[in-house]
Amino acid sequence: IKLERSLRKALEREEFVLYYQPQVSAADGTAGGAEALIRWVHDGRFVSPGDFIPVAEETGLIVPIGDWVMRTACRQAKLWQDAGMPQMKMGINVSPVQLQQDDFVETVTRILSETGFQPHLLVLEITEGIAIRDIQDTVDKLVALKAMGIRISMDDFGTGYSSLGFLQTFKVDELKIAQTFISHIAEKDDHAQIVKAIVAMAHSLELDVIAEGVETREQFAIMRELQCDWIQGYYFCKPMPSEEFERYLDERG
Ligand code: G
Ligand code: G
Ligand code: MN
Ligand code: NA
Repeated sequence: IKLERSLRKALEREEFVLYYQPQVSAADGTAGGAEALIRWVHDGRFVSPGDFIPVAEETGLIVPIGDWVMRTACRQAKLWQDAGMPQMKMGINVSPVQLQQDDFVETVTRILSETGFQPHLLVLEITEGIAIRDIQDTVDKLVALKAMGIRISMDDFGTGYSSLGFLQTFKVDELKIAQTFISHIAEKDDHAQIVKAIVAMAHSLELDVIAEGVETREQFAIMRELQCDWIQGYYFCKPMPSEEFERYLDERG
């Protein structure tokens, strides 16, 4: 309850910040995109999104918070473009609660027009949680967003019951292999076999594949060998504030 009360005030008190983590091409190491990840600085401490996102979802606060995330990330990405930085996609985590809003498509449209960010560079990361409500309604919204050029990404693929049927129903453009597969890929051959199968299937459906949570050179080498397209993880760098992200891009391109 105390957390809820603080969370209600967090937006007006400007306590949220976005961190950005690059998504690096497995082939040549250049950054082709970034994922925006929210951070809450409350009473001088970082509160983990794992702790407050569920509360935000239960209370509906995720709707204004999610709008803020999308607007801030699109605005930042547009600033980077205008400053002459290499063109990059921007990935945003979208809660099932946001997608359930009747005006979700209008909200995205409005934010794109306010910020001037191009739809084909915006990636909406969704999770299997979107399947719990009205599936047809969700599919209709995703179709409308895709018609605008926006990309849809299946986050945490391979966990829970997210699966092949999901990819087909929601017509995603890319999938992100859950960290749990990557973290054991060097020790457990069955994990490597599963990842190999996921990549092959994704490519036959013409989806891009991102490996999440790559932490070591060995994991990177394996994912590269398995033809994964993009790598995200501490091996390259942790999520960082915008100024640090700019420096990273300056140095590595
Ligand atoms: O960055 P970190 O590992 O702390 O994120 C923890 C979890 O919080 C992840 O599952 C991530 O998807 C989620 N998360 C981070 N930022 C956002 C956000 O802006 N919106 C939503 N809905 N979830 C987020
Ligand atoms: O659930 P989602 O994929 O949106 O969130 C990704 C989460 O993974 C973020 O909280 C991010 O901080 C975290 N993350 C990113 N790279 C790594 C990594 O290499 N190792 C670990 N342990 N976490 C990572
Ligand atoms: Mn994500
Ligand atoms: Na994930």
